[in-house]
Amino acid sequence: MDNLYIEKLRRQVKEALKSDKMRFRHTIGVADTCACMAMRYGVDMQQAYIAGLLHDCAKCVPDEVKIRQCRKYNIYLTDIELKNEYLIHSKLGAFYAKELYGIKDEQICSAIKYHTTAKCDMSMLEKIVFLADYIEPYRNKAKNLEYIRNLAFVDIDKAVYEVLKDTIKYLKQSDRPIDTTTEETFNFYSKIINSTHIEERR
Ligand code: DGI
Ligand code: FE
Ligand code: FE
Repeated sequence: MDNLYIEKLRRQVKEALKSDKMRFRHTIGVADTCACMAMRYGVDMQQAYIAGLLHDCAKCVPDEVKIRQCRKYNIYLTDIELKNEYLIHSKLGAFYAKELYGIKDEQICSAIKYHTTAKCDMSMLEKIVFLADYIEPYRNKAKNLEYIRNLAFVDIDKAVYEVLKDTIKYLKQSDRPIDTTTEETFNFYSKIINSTHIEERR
């Protein structure tokens, strides 16, 4: 890795997240987990580490500023995002990665953009960031974490499916709206793992 460059990004992110100490700790947990998963799945480790480092870079921006900036920079927001402002940090984070942190790698920006809702047919890097966000060592609230942590290194599509299943269940239980992307992605990965199982049985 280009340690000097990474260290510069790390300092910038630490500053951007200084209003929430736990957030930086989580960020480092995600970056480290991304690096491990990149080793496992043959993805460029530095690329994965940077995506992890920047995935929540817009998280500590006040909600009204998030909305204002999206308007200013023509970032389209869905009704669900407007009603659940915490969802906006992914899209805005992808924009910041490019414009504030100088990331030219579109794959990194895309992994940041979809890290909350996920999306159909994700690249390996997108799946890694989505999962690392859920399984990094400091996360401790979700159920089945031990199982999903192991699965992430054994069957990545099944791990994505399990995370989406638990997230949708959790959102339904807490009466929160589910983004259409989250729902579509769940159906997509549910088909993928079922067709794999049928092939395995043949
Ligand atoms: O930013 P983090 O807290 O590290 O994690 P995140 O970006 O994955 O955000 C997690 C939250 O997003 C979690 O409370 C579940 C929620 N979420 C994921 N998909 C949806 C969703 N919330 C709503 N309302 N709708 C979704 O489709
Ligand atoms: Fe996030
Ligand atoms: Fe996160």
